[in-house]
Amino acid sequence: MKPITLIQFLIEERRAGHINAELSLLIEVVARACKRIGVAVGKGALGGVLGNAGTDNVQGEAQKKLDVISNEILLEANAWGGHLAACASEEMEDPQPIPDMYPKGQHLLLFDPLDGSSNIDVNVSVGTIFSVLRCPDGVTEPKAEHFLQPGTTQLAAGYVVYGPSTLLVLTFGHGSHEFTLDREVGSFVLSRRGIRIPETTAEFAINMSNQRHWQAPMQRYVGELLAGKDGPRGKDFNMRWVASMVADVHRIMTRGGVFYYPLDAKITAKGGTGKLRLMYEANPMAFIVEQAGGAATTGRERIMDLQPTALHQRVPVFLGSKQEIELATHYHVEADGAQG
Ligand code: AFP
Repeated sequence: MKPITLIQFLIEERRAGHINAELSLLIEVVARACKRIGVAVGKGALGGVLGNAGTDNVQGEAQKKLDVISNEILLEANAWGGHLAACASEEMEDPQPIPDMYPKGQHLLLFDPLDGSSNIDVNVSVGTIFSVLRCPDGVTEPKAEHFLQPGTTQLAAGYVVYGPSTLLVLTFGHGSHEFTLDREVGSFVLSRRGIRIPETTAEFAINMSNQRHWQAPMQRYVGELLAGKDGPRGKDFNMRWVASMVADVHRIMTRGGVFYYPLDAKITAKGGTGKLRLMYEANPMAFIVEQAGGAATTGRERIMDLQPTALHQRVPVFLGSKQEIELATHYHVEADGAQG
């Protein structure tokens, strides 16, 4: 069969009435920017791009040089096309307006320019995550409040993994689809249409070093997984943890599995509400995973139903194979019910 490029796919999606011309252009621009980020990531030590930038981001985390470079590539690429009303980035405190000299569009773009950036220096896969919302009608100068829309309103979401190959996974709410970058030709080519995550799994991803800080229902749930064949689950489970959400989620999108970043006492002791960011990580990944037949919750409620209260809000994240996520969520809801 003839390969289908991302551009052809976008034209088909327009013809099917799933997207308009402006959203199609937006995805083209983001994909092109991600190719540039992939080139920068791929240069590694030879490009002088490894190591810290010497600055902190809005979250108080040390920025890597590639965090800053990737953020700039996405901002610059999206400034002039006329498809955006504004951008928001995990790396910047406030939304970035479109410069006055350029036309403005109807869309809001949110991104984590380089997810898993602590893995860059050890040559492990990293990625970009993005989410697209509609700018509320009548708003010409979008502020943070205009981005605070539940995940269910996302028009598109995607992630790019910079790994052994560069991959884009994309959804417009009509299934999740994977494109692989043909490095010789420079085009993303459709490699999997309508990805399905198996409902059951025997593989989980979690940072086990936090175990002693977890809440009781998480201790119970993971304890049962670890007990394997001899425990109540009656089967052995395998564990993986890349510590780049994009890579862990992509494994789940490929062979099933579950990913957990639960709330723990270490986080709550500092007044935190989770580790991962709702707008830049949890919502887009939840949209992609649900579109592939998986589930995504905070352990208590569906992620995409949350009404965001802040641009940089953090939430617990449970996502992946449906039956497993439902069980882990049930343990939390049941424990809350018993307490209350
Ligand atoms: P960095 O971008 O700072 O490396 O954080 C990555 C991340 O947000 C997500 O991609 C990982 O799943 C998670 O943090 C890893 O967290 P731990 O460092 O606690 O394993």
